Amino acid sequence: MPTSLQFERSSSASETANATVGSYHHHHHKQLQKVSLTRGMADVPDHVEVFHTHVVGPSQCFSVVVQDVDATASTVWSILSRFEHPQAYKHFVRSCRLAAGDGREVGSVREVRVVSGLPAAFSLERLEIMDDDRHVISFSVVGGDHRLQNYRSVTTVHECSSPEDGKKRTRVVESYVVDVPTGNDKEETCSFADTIVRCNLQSLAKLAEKLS
Ligand code: A8S
Repeated sequence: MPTSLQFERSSSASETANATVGSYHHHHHKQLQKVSLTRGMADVPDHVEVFHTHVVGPSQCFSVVVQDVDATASTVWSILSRFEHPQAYKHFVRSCRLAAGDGREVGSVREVRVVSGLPAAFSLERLEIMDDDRHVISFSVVGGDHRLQNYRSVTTVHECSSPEDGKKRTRVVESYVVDVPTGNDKEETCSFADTIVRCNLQSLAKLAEKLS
């Protein structure tokens, strides 16, 4: 069992999410907070803001990564929406197979094997949202031998126009919530996960731009 949330070779600094934290009232979990991870960002459509609003517990951390892509939203979505084939753009994924469902229906589960050099070998991930019309996908981690327990992410794709030239761009927003593992703090945990998410979205952008 891995004990440290670090890459063997390198890790990079994390950015702090520009989040608005509000209190969240629940009968038994008074410490739960409702956090909007896109609050304060310019030109975020309402549905995007709603999808990036998460309920966060006291021993969890959260963050958001934004990536602009010079390709159409549908090109980006065609790569992102293949739940059963994350290795198309996630370079830390060695292989993936479906363990339940068809990869389109909510409740489908994929078993992801990751490359060596990470404090993990595999992860079981459940499809939570697959919204073809609004370009939203979400999964949660439901098992595996890694340290990112209860990881849940939401990824949205929307078109926006640049304030400078008015040119249309595609913006990918990915937010997540995860348990902070014993022996690590929130900053270490988010720094680790941010690095992975940032790499994934940069590689998604490259691939989509190449396909265009
Ligand atoms: C994603 C995001 C993340 C994946 C993490 C953060 C992971 O697949 C890797 C290393 C780990 O230690 C945890 O969208 C886990 O895939 C690359 C196996 C879950």
